[in-house]
Amino acid sequence: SREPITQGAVLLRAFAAGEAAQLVRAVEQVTAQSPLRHMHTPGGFRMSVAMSNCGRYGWVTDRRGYRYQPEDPLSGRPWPEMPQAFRELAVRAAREAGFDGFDPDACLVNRYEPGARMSLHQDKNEQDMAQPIVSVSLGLPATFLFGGMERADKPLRMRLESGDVVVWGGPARLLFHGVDTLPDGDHPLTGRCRYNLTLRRAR
Ligand code: MD3
Ligand code: FE
Repeated sequence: SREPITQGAVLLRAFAAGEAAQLVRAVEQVTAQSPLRHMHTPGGFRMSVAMSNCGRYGWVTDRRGYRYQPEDPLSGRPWPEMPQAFRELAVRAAREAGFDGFDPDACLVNRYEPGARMSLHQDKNEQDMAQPIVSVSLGLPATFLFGGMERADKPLRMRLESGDVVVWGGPARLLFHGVDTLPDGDHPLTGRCRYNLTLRRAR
């Protein structure tokens, strides 16, 4: 189904449900090459979400700041190639939401274990804010939070389940958003974790 969330954002419920197992296997292949790791914010805090990337650019954070870079800082080597299944899913979802010609060059892989969360933030490190972000949820369900254009705006809560895809573009592109603390659980595809893929145009 296709549900508008707010202007510019479309929830495609279960859009990737039929290919979720294949996507999880591709995540495991990516993270075998560039392992999931807990990055640090510029302020020195360890993130509870573990991250990796695939594609031409990867999002990283450390003492020097937030940025996209073509190499994995753990190895100094390029990030793993973006699996075709990720690219094709993102292009199809973006088209469904009205963004023709989306051509992602970066995919951030987030892994939430029970207790992990992501505090409210904006995604502002991409060059062209006219390009949407496509997010794919896999494994344990999570409560997604989305607010307004100011951090203080009270966020709405939305449950995202395995196979759900959300396209964020237009006026929704710069909304504050985050993920509530992941409750414990056990999912047939992922065990005790949730993966989220965000497909982006970084440069
Ligand atoms: C709304 N990830 O990696 S995905 C992130 O579930 C991030 O891991 C969350 O926020 C997660 O930056 C949320 C949904 C999402 C992604 C990008 C957005 C929502 C967004 C950009 C603008 C507005
Ligand atoms: Fe984000």
